[in-house]
Amino acid sequence: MRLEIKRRTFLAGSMAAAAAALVSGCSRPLQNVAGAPARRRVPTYCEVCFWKCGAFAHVVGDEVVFLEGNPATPINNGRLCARGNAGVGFLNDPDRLRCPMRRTGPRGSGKFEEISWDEANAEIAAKLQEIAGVHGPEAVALFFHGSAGKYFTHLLKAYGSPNFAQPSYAQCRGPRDEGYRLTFGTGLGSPEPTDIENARFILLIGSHLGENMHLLQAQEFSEAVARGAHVAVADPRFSVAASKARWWLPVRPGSDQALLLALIHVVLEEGLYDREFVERHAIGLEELRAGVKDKDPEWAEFRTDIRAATIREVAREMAKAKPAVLIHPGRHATWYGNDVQRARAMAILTALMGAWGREGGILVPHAMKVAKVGPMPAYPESNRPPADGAGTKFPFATDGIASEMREATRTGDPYPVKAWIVSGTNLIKTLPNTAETLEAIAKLDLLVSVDILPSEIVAHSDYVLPECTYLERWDAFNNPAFKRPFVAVRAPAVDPRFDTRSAWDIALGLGQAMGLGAYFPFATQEDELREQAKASGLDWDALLRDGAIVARETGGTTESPVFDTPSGKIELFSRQLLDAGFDPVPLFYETPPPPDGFARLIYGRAPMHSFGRTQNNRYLSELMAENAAWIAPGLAERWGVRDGQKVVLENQDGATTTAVRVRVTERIREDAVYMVNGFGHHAPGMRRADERGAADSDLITRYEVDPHMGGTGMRVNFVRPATA
Ligand SMILES: Nc1nc2c(c(=O)[nH]1)N[C@H]1C(S)=C(S)[C@@H](COP(=O)(O)OP(=O)(O)OC[C@H]3O[C@@H](n4cnc5c(=O)[nH]c(N)nc54)[C@H](O)[C@@H]3O)O[C@H]1N2
Ligand SMILES: Nc1nc2c(c(=O)[nH]1)N[C@H]1C(S)=C(S)[C@@H](COP(=O)(O)OP(=O)(O)OC[C@H]3O[C@@H](n4cnc5c(=O)[nH]c(N)nc54)[C@H](O)[C@@H]3O)O[C@H]1N2
Ligand code: SF4
Ligand SMILES: [Mo]
Repeated sequence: MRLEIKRRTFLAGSMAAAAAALVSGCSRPLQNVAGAPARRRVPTYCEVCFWKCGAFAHVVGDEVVFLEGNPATPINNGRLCARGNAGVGFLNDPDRLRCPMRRTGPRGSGKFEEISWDEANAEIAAKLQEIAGVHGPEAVALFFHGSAGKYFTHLLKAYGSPNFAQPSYAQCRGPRDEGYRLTFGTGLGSPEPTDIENARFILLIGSHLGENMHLLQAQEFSEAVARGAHVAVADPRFSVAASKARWWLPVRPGSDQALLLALIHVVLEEGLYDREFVERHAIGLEELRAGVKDKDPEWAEFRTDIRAATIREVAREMAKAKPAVLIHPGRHATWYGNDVQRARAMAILTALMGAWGREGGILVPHAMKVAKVGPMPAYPESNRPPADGAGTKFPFATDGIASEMREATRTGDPYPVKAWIVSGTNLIKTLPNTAETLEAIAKLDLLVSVDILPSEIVAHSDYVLPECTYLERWDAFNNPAFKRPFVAVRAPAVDPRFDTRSAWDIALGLGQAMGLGAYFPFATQEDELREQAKASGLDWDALLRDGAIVARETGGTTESPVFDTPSGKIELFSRQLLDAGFDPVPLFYETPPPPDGFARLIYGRAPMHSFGRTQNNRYLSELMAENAAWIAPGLAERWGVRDGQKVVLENQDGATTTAVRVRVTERIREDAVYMVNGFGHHAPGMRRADERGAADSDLITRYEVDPHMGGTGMRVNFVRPATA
């Protein structure tokens, strides 16, 4: 798929190159051979996952022939991963949504008719008005993932609704961010400010770096390993990262908190912590000490299956490397339902190692500022608090809780939610317990989805608005807080195919139809970006030429960190948790073990796929067409299943999967079964993905809600081969 480019030395002003440059207004002619079609190089950033690596699309005519990593963006250092290289598979996917559609059959039937954008916008606006007339604008909720979220969040705020949520919070990194925020006063966000490259000791709790392919993290991890950094990996499965580690700690699933408390115990008992750092910056050491007093490695061995001597050794070796100790905070943290407290324990161990704002630990990153532009009316005050209980029922949630928004919709409590706009998130597969999602959908008067493919959620929508792929659109600048701050641009490599539009344009069209035109002062996103660049002192031409502008200062280490906690210090002991009725220092609670005959379902990533969004991509499907169920030899024998055999799995509630291939492997504990997430689509319109492999989500009927912030622990389901 990779088309090689031969660089030519003779560039210049052929008509074709000039014409091509005019067409998109943003491209740079790369080469010109007399008679050959001109090749342009258009800056973008990848959206196959949300690491957002900088890239260039090489374009001939209206085809993207090659994607190249941008060497200027420090987040990927000139590389793209397999998925990023395969981005063109989205552009050319024959199953793409092509034009706006209105549902004609029952929800879920996938029966639609084509309509125009004007019709779609007018009808959706009218329906929204009707709903808002009866229930108020708060009855409209937005679910999103990805760059489009900003534009629709803006639309919803302009409409007067406070209800927006991304599953990448309550089904992903929410508990982690709140655990760190409670401890250090700041969440970690994306990209995580981990200084893997300078770490001398790396502890991974789950976090399967290398399979979880966020490019720079994988690059830095392999460099750190090559440099001789010590690595300890706690994972019930022998992950790729575990294969690079000095210690593989095959913890009993759900027992990580016991391991962490025992590590803290050893560090405190043996005086191995960074005294000066802790004295200067932290409060609550004595309460912490009392809390872990009896959590010695022998106590933990019994709960984690990790030998006490190994736990002591890991703690001592870790402390020798301080402060260059990276306790990787992980990203997907919604495991067992008490995940904020696990994140707290990881944050506390980080603090004890003095590894905050220090090389090799967690850095304190900055972002390059991008100015807001355009005259913009103030948003109307919303009359009601968010329906998802963020900040109220779940006092430490600082973002929307998608699963609780679903719950509010399903129950009408605290008030009716009657319309959903869903952009770039496949709620049917992404939220635990699909039946509850379908019940919530049945309560809706309107479901609009914005997507690129006929995914599961699209089939349940009343209106479908087809977005163009990231290679066909402008998008907001990418200027994350990072150790090397930068601003990257995404320009359209080619014009939108079919009758698709960018989310920016979709939000504009809907906004105008809803009478909110004043909130959309720019005619095109390109105009807005140009203005922003100007107002921010960013050289537009340089941005388009180089794809990114990188700040001169690097950042991240500091000897005088600031902590935005109530005490202004690192809170080893948290009064705010105590006041809200939670454990002020982390404790351990047993996770119920699998019932007889069952194993725990655990899941994770594969390097060639992103969640459920890449299975229909031709190139990635060729690399990995389906997933497998990892089963240990002993368990396979007890279950009477063989390597390579296809089995249907069922969970504790009788929910089943499509048939999935068994992979008998020593690389997993006997009490767990592992599957790569994202496969097993039930979406007939996605022809390469439909019914291939099995869906972990089909087995996740049960979930444990984290009372601190509403995250949904999803590793609380148990499986066995179906008996029928
Ligand atoms: N290739 C690729 N990379 C991705 C993504 C992708 O879709 N594809 N998605 C990105 C996103 S959004 C996220 S959130 C991250 C997720 O990536 P991570 O944050 O790394 O996810 P984890 O859940 O920590 O890691 C999964 C690992 O946890 C192990 N595990 C299961 N149960 C337990 C347990 O009880 N204890 C311990 N210690 N380990 C356990 C599993 O065996 C597996 O190896 O990946 C990101 N990177
Ligand atoms: N069972 C189970 N559930 C999980 C997880 C798990 O591992 N297992 N992981 C959790 C985690 S960590 C996360 S972050 C979430 C992620 O889950 P989601 O938030 O659902 O994210 P994606 O899988 O990226 O979203 C997929 C949808 O986006 C559409 N899409 C792709 N590109 C575009 C685009 O350019 N524009 C638009 N408008 N749409 C596009 C796809 O067609 C698809 O419908 O899932 C969470 N839920
Ligand atoms: S890590 Fe891979 S898929 Fe993710 S943004 Fe980078 S190149 Fe794209
Ligand atoms: Mo995630």
